[in-house]
Amino acid sequence: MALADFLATLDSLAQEAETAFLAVGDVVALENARVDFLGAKAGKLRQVQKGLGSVTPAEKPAAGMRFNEVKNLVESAFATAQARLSSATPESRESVDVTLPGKPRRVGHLHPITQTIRSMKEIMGRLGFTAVEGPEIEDEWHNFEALNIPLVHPARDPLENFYLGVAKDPPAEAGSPGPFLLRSQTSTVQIRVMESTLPPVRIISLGRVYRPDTADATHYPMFHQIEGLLVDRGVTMADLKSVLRMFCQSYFGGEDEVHIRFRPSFFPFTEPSVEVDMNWRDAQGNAGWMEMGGAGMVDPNVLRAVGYDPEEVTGFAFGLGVERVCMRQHGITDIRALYQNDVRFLEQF
Ligand code: FA5
Repeated sequence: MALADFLATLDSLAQEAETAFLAVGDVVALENARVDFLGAKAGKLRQVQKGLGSVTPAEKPAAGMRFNEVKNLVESAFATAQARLSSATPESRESVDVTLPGKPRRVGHLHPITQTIRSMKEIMGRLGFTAVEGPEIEDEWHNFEALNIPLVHPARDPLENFYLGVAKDPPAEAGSPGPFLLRSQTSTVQIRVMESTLPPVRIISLGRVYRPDTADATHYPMFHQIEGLLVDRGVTMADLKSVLRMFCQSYFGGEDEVHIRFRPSFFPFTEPSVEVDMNWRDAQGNAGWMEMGGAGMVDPNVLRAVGYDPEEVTGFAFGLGVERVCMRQHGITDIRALYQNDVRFLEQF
């Protein structure tokens, strides 16, 4: 084929394609036109390309160049038609109605026990008590020995504690290594603080404690306690009662006057020791007493164990169950519900 003929064929193909793509009115016609002109096997461009083989070698560069120009032209006519059709059919475009309300995101909130702990810290902070932390893995010195709980005491029984090693004989001494156990009470923090601080001391400590108790409506093998300790000159049981009353009044009181009742009890690390009850009105309005935990005046033996002089200073300590307080506040009747992670339950608080 002569070069002139080849170029003329290309020109008329370009013309034809441009007209055809301009004329398509829907996507089906567009696709038909695409196959007609740009189809890989039998498209018109492909047919014309075959003519390239019959021009003379000297004419080939000019023929090839024009072929590529026409090919680009046909392809851009196709792209233009495609863009025209997609912008003309609104249903094919993604539409965003910015006036529609957004999808609400599910936001979590604090666990009821965390809420209780935070408000306890806040109330006790206002009464001048600083919150301190202690380790959950303890040695026997801090969990028992320094708290005046001797080796023969039933509270040290391996069946009553989560030991992490074999119990040791003779008894542990200050700073001696293991055997370790998961602390069974936050009273351990009293010792840690007094060992490292000179009186006066005014602290609270809140955290997890562990006991191999069978889980039931009011017991769980892991629970939380709030420990309070005040050591200074001339501290008395009256101070203990005032602080606990103010704490309970702030936490539960609202409009009501809160009363605190002490019942005689025994703890190795306090003398005298008491169980603390608070007056309480249940959901039906019936008045009663609710047990908060244990308390007492720090035993002189404990003061001596940490290097304090019991002739110089006295102190009170208390330990309350955080779960019990939280349950009373919200009317929760089974402690296990707090730890089943059922969002339908937890989201109520
Ligand atoms: C003590 O643990 C003492 N350390 C409290 C104390 C501190 C006395 C300072 C004197 C001075 P007790 O074993 O009674 O005491 O526990 C205190 C509170 O923890 C109980 O009143 C109860 O509210 C809570 N408690 C005890 N065992 C469990 C359990 N298994 N599950 C949930 N709460 C519990």
